[in-house]
Amino acid sequence: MSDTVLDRPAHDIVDDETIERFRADGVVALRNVVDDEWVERLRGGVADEMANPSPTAHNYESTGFFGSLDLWRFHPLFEEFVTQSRLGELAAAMFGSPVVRMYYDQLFVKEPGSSQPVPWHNDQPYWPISGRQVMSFWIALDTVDATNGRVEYVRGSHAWDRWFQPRTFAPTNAHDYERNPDYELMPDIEADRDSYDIISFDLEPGDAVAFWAMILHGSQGNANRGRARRGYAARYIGTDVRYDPRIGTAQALHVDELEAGSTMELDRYPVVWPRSA
Ligand SMILES: O=C(O)CCC(=O)C(=O)O
Repeated sequence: MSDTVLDRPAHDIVDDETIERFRADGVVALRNVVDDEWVERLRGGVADEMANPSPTAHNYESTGFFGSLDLWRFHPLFEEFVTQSRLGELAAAMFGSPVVRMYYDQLFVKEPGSSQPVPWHNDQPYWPISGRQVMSFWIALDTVDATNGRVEYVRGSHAWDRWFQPRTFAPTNAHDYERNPDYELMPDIEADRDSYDIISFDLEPGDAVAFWAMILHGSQGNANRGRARRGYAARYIGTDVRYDPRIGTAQALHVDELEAGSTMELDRYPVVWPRSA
């Protein structure tokens, strides 16, 4: 890959203060992470995915909310982006791991006027992995603000070590997750917003939000009838992560090749940092 992606030095994007804030708050906005050329290429990839959805796509029951996961395994463009860009290097600096692997990627498109929220959740209870070095970069492919469903976060909740029962993002609970008795039920955060330290970020295309997999987050629908909200999330893992196919985790992320407790050494999770020659 030419250095058109993330051609700024990594320490320009994540200096020590950014890393400190990321570790304390659980979330931080990173500006101009992806250049215009790559924003256009990713938008093209999103259009292709929506026209020809991969097997892991959901249109969430025609609510104007389109999602897909593991796109990089179906589209060379996304594969180039998640494996060759500097996101792996940024993840290494942010969660402090000498080696970083790609975990998976996920697309969240809210069409103009889509009323479909994403319920409050933390990610790791959905994912069949344990360990602390797990994070996402949510990359804005549109201007994102309060009108079109920007993602909100409960500051500091990544450190609570509270595992909340996953729920489907679909409007009915027909596809819900198996109940894990070790997980807590999610409190009604919407009904009690003032009790939580909720933060969010206005973003321009090419900005990203970096967040730990244990932070609580969710989003409202897209009330803006003139602007879509395309978000593309790339998820990365460090060396402390182990395969952990607990009850209640997403079946789409289970693999036959690993046993519970094993490290994540599998081609499906390529090493992205250090970069190979
Ligand atoms: O894009 C959204 O509204 C939700 C994103 C999300 O839940 C995630 O990236 O884990």
